[in-house]
Amino acid sequence: MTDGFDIGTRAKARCDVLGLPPCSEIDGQLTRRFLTPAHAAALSVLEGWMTEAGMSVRRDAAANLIGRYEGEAPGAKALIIGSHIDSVRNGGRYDGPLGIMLGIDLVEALHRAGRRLPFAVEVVAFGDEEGSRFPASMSCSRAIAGTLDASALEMRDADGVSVAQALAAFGGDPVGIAGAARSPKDVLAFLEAHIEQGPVLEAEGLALGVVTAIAAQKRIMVKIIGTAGHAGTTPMGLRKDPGPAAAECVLALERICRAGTGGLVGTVGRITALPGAFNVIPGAVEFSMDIRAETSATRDAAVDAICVEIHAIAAARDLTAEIRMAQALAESPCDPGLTDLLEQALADLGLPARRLPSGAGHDAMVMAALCPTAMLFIRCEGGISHNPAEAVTEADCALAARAMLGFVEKLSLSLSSRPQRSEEPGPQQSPAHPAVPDRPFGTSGMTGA
Ligand code: HGY
Ligand code: MN
Ligand code: MN
Repeated sequence: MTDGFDIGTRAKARCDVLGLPPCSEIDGQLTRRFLTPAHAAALSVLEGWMTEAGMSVRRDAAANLIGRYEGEAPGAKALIIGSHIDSVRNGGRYDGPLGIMLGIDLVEALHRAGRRLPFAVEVVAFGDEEGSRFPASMSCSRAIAGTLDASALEMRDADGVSVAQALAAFGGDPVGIAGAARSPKDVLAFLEAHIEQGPVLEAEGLALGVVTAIAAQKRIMVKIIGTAGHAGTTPMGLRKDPGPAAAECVLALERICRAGTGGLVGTVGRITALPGAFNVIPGAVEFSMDIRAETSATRDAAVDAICVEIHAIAAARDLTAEIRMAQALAESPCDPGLTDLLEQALADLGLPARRLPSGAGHDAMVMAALCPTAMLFIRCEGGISHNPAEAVTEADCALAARAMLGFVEKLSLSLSSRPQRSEEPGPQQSPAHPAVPDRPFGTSGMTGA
């Protein structure tokens, strides 16, 4: 430890700083949505911390903030460490930002020690992982992974503002957003440290865990359409009220998911009756569905069963149902070789390496289309997340930072001493799908080393 710098110990406090205005849209809670003034304020603070840590800092066309710490040779391939800076509404302070702060601390430790690695290290603050402003999510990591569909720029928020409009106003470049895509030749791997957002580590008395895979998920919007009417004069038997129908649909989703296996879960997080007045029978009711499972097959079987029931419920009430897919993310296995290195780094700290899947989505599942990925989980109090009660300890954050540093050292050793030049072909990624390279990291078969 030198002049108070003790890797990882300040990460929690830094997340707390970003939990307050102007880095939150609302005083008294943390809400920081993509491309809002609170997002801009948080990036300004992060930019200062990244610079202090010895990084050069830039913003890409998608409003990602990217700090870079060069390797032994300028222009070397990069290990990207990062997570998201946006939050859900009234969320917790550590879901996302903690992974960024730990990356900054890791680079500062290297910088203070005058260390250069055979590869560069980049720390990225992705702006839109939660999808708390626009219907779909992960647009920033998709931009970097080169998998962002142009139609995503036309998505509109509740005020009718499109992603493209908001991005341009923010200083991004919607027209040139394809330029944010990174080449597999320039990127070695992606490491994301994130709170577990679940109860397992705490229940087993463990500070850290190693993620095996991230669950598949689908986001679907449903609209049940009836006939608006007067709440006082319309007899119950003459109504075409989508409200009770929506309630039946929510119960059907719960029943199907409760009966499911393979990590199947389903959530209706938003229900809106339109026009939304005390004395008006709604003309329509819209609700969101978030359905996840360990595999896309399990996820899709549940989605199909639920959609069949939704149409049947609507038909039985002489209503219509419109079902729109907002987002589909396939399950994303972490790279076996990188995961082994992470597990070894925990073992070096005397920590058991608990491997566990992630039910929560992460930018890592998108980055897997670009490069091999690894995730480190950090215990959070009560497993609570997406809730202002979300909490971590400084001690666990410090352990996580040391585990990440150990991982980086092992990655350096596994690549031997040859500096990573970006002109060499990187591990062959399957372009279309989250990749698990055919030759796991940390083995002699690693290409591009
Ligand atoms: O929804 C999720 O799983 C993540 O927190 N965005
Ligand atoms: Mn989240
Ligand atoms: Mn998150």
